[in-house]
Amino acid sequence: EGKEYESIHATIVGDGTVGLVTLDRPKALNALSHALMVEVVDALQAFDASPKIGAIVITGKGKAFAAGADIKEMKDKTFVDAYASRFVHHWNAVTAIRKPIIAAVNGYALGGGCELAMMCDIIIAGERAQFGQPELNLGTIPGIGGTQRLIREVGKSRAMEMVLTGKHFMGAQEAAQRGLACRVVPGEDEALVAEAISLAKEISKQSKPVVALAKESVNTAYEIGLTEGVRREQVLFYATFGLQDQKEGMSAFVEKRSPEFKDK
Ligand code: CO8
Repeated sequence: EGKEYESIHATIVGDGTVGLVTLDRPKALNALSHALMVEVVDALQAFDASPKIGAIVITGKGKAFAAGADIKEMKDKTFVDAYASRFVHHWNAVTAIRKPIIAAVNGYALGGGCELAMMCDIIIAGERAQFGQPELNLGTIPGIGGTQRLIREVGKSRAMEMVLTGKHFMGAQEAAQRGLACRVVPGEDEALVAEAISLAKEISKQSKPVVALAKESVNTAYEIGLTEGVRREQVLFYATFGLQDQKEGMSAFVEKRSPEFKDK
């Protein structure tokens, strides 16, 4: 049950069906150091490979989800250091996780923190959530999808306003209204995390291979146009007919009972 890490906690919750990753550098507002992101990716990959786990929740300890990439760590890098080492490239591994990832955004999600949340499949916002892309205040630009994903979530004008000013953060209510978050959970962080775990548990009850195909199909809409996207969706839809779980799901409906998925 869970591996020991320095900057995060990885635990199994939700009756063994949900992986929980808690960013735990509260004194640095969970700034995403290289070491922390290596641990996040390691924990996500371990949960992805674990047969009983159906979905993953990521949250932050303290008043931030994550206040961005670690500024102290990157401030002296040269262009050549950054380019040659591709120092943020490994973050992309988050998007290769097959199981759904829910970001429970408890507080500041700024810069790389906002980008990490947007790499997840579902964002649930706590009432203190604040989304922003403050990179321009530091003389740089978002580097791990902020200029690409934010515009798709909140539209061009609002995304430009956030990116170009580095200010005008977006609160929880607005994030939910615009579809960046699926909902706002009022109250304490515990309530937010409980709600995210409960959603993850609900997803875990579905057939895991079918969930993975559905996630892949929805994410295809980010990458390609409609005609090609629908074509790929249909191939994945046909593929489900090769699963026992499709036979079970449809038989259960006809027999007026609950399905028992075997993840096969
Ligand atoms: N990196 C390193 N340390 C940080 C960061 C950060 N991003 N954010 C906060 N901290 C530290 C502070 O330095 C402070 O440390 P100390 O106590 O040692 O001085 C501690 O956390 C607490 O922070 P504050 O005292 O500033 O807390 P406040 O409540 O007064 O302010 C804010 C909270 C508004 C969130 C403020 O901390 C802030 O503006 N932080 C920086 C936010 C930011 O600019 N983020 C973007 C970073 S750039 C980025 O993410 C680029 C991503 C591109 C991909 C690159 C991947 C490597």
